[in-house]
Amino acid sequence: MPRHRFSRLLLTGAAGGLGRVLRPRLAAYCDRLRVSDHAALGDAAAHEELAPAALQDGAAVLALLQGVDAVVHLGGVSVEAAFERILQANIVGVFNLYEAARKQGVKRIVFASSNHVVGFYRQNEVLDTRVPPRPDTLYGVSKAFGENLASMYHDRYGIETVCLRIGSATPQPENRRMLATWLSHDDLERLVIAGLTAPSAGHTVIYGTSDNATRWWDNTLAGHLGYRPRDSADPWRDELEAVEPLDPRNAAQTWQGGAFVHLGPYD
Ligand code: 15L
Repeated sequence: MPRHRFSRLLLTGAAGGLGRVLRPRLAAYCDRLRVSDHAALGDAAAHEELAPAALQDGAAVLALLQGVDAVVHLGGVSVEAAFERILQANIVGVFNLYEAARKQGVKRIVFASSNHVVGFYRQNEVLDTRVPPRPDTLYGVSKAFGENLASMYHDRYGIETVCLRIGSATPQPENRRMLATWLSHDDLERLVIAGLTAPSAGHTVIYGTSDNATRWWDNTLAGHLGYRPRDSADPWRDELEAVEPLDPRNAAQTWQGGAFVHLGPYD
């Protein structure tokens, strides 16, 4: 049985890739799960409330947070895109979310940030969570904005946020880079639940990976969250190294953000 049960959780981005993974899993941790997205949400399960909303609509987001204990914020654009799209979903949208949390008295947010906040560090560096951002995309810049906004709302208003710099949350690792960045779906659930239930979170940044032998990221400063990954990309190592030989000219093997360093610009 889960050790903590919420009355009502809000999941934004519920129709997106990771939203669809977490939606059924969060049911075990709350009486009511409010699921939101601007895209179609399908039918509501017995414990669910469907709440379609666009993040750039401040009034809609204010209503979205009414009566919720905590938020898992996956909403927004999750890859590189034209600046106007990023601006509306990830800058205006995350501002609307924090303003709504302030006005509705919501005190805990788990924010899906991204490894692309630090994508322009090299793969031979090990980063803790205090290194200066080196975003690889406008998307990465927008996630750095979200992390900083969360910090301000913690210092000014006491809203606690756990910022998850998610690596690559796919069913299984797909390439050499994912030997470091892979986060299994079960570990994603563990990470989100650690962020939601840690007795004290303050403003914490944590890298989201499984227990992979190849490590670029050091979560020592987030130890108080108690996140313990149980999966690993290592069983796929031989197979992935065989199909993708070492190539020093390959951006995907050079930069922590991989191929994102070459994406865009999009008009
Ligand atoms: C991300 O932030 C993206 O949302 C996801 O699509 C992957 O590209 C992931 O990073 C990654 O770096 O593998």
